[in-house]
Amino acid sequence: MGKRALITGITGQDGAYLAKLLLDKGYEVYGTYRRLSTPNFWRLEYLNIFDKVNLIPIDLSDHGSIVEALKISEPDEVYHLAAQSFVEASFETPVATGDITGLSTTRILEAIRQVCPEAKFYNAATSEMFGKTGLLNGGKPLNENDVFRPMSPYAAAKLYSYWISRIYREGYKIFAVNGILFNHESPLRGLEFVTRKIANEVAKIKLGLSKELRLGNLDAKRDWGYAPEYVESMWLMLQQEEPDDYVIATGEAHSVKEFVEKAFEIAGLNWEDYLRVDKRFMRPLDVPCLVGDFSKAEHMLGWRPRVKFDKLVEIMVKEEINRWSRWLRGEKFPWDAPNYPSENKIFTRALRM
Ligand code: NAP
Ligand code: F7E
Repeated sequence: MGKRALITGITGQDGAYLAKLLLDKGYEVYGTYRRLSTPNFWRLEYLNIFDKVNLIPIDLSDHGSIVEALKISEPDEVYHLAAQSFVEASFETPVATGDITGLSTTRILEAIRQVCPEAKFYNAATSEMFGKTGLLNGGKPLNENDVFRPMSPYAAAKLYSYWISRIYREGYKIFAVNGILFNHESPLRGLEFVTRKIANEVAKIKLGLSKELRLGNLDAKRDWGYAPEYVESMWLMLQQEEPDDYVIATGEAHSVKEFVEKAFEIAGLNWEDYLRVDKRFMRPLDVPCLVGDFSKAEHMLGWRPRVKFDKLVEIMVKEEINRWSRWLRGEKFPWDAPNYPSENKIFTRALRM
């Protein structure tokens, strides 16, 4: 029989790609989602897996709902991806971010300890935990032994989730790993993150649907990789004999400005005609530079990035131009007509009564 996996946050970018990867590997996939006033399954529809995954409603602030999700899914592997993941928003809602992005990891680990202690656990840690170290070490690629100096409520919450995962690993012998993933992007990225925001606006400008692109800090440098490749590393981490923590990155840093220039170049436009700096998108603190050293992952997992910066920008801009062109021709998209999954794909606690 195939393995069973539970993915928290299956409606997000990584959750959707990971679900597809695991289905392709023969897993029975369960995913958690939260009830919203408008259903949010467009990424699963986009990847044609909407009716192939089993869905369980939970909220990360509700411990009981997490326990039920584990009892329903009986997982061999748990991938904990759900979080308030937007750094900018964490400055607006620091307490909620601490609860959802930080404390919820303890809720999940505690539920695993009680319900299925043999399950393997992946925690979505982040390069943001390094924060100022990325600057203080002069831009040298960061590895698993570098010091964490978080610069946002989001990063502080993730650092808590990183440590609580290690504590459950060492204290309760739970197979818990931390994937310290650097930024990874795709056409399924949330619209507010800088890469998709740029790609989307550039495409709209190209097609006469928008006139300008408004951004904040153009000097920040990030190590941007391709999300479908990064979810492979999550799976690889849970296939090892021993649990450990791994940096996943491309080893290259590029500035937001470079991303803008490349995106406009791909669209055949001059960026200086359209770019405006807007204070609204500046953060109280912003990590100046992050670049990662993936050599441990390469050595231990056999993982290395294939899509690098130029190709990534091209994939994203071309896909947005394609989407908006089709929209102009009157085509409908999953996000135009929000859908509910077929009833036999939703699992609630009532089914266990
Ligand atoms: P994402 O697209 O923002 O997805 C986040 C997921 O969490 C969504 O499914 C969201 O549900 C769910 N969620 C948020 N609040 C919730 C709550 N209160 N209860 C239940 N579910 C909730 O993020 P992503 O880019 O896929 O990233 C996946 C994980 O990796 C996150 O933990 C993120 O912090 C971390 N990470 C991401 C990156 C990156 O570059 N992408 C890098 C390092 C680490 P809705 O769809 O309903 O909003
Ligand atoms: O910002 C700058 C912004 O929001 C990147 C999350 O997945 O990766 C992500 O966090 C940079 C920052 O990603 C705008 O100030 C300029 O310096 O795309 P972002 P992030 O903050 O790096 C890490 C690894 C995660 O773990 C997170 O979950 O771009 N920037 N102008 C802007 N950023 C946004 N969003 N919007 C702008 O207008």
